Amino acid sequence: MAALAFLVAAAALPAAAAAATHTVTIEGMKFVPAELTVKKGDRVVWKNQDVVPHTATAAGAFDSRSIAAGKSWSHVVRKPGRHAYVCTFHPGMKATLVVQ
Ligand SMILES: [Cu+2]
Repeated sequence: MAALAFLVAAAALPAAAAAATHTVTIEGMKFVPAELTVKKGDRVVWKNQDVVPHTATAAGAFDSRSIAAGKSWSHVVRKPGRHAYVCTFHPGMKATLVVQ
């Protein structure tokens, strides 16, 4: 029993330290969720499920460039702050990534 407890504890340690992965879905000309809060070092994946290309672009923070229909873009966030971002092809598409 003690050995099992040790194994469980040991397995939990790397998981607790590891960065998380979050997904933003792009569909219907929207970023979903419109606001996402993550921790510095986490990975964010934008998945474009529309039939047209989009970008996820935050001036001075990150820029996916064109994400083709059906493709995704993965980015490890390094810069803390509240980053408003848009799709440069469709400036009405707005969202916010909060990096803590
Ligand atoms: Cu777009």
